[in-house]
Amino acid sequence: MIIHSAVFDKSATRPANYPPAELPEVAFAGRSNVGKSSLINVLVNRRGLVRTSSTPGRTQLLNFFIINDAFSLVDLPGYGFAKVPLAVKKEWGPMVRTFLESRTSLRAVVLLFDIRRVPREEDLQLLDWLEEFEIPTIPVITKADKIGRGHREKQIKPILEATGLPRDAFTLFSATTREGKDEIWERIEEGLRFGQGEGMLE
Ligand SMILES: Nc1nc2c(ncn2[C@@H]2O[C@H](COP(=O)(O)OP(=O)(O)O)[C@@H](O)[C@H]2O)c(=O)[nH]1
Ligand SMILES: [Mg+2]
Repeated sequence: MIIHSAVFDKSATRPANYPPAELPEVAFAGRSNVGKSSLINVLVNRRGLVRTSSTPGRTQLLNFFIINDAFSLVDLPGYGFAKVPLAVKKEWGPMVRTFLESRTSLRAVVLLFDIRRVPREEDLQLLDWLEEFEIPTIPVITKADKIGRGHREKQIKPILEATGLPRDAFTLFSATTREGKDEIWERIEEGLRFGQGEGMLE
């Protein structure tokens, strides 16, 4: 994918404020700090397009970006950051579910898992929604650089067990080494070409 332009469009919390559903769209979901923003920045070769964070979880917004005037990428709010007030935590589920359920231009969701962490309830909840709404899903394991190659397969076993997905459903990625970038682009491009509702996990 050659990136000619990557621009921030807008932030929103509810459908009335989403940008018009005119361009095919791919969204990025996962817990706070999993590397959603870093992945988007690597994909579009823009170091600071999406703000990355060492104090994750503050933003409970959907952030829309327009790429090459041709499609859009959405950074979904994360979950699981301890210091977020309970009221804000409670908004996460409805906010993300409503987006997945109603966004007619959504073609696929990249679902991120941290290689060092066992998936938690919200990760599995996301997978359930993606299945329920028949949204093609691109599972990615992030921060691969944190684990030596010889230890990776053992390390990701709990992720396979918790999600029930096969090993080859996952692309390993590192924002540091850019490993996995091309493969994720291929899968995103495939998602953008597909109509909504054609499962990519089958
Ligand atoms: N070593 C390493 N650090 C990463 C990687 N991806 C993200 N990070 C770091 O993890 C933290 C959270 O990343 P961010 O993209 O903001 O996560 P988000 O909350 O999911 O958007 C930041 O300090 C990043 O620099 C990666 O692939 N490898
Ligand atoms: Mg982020």
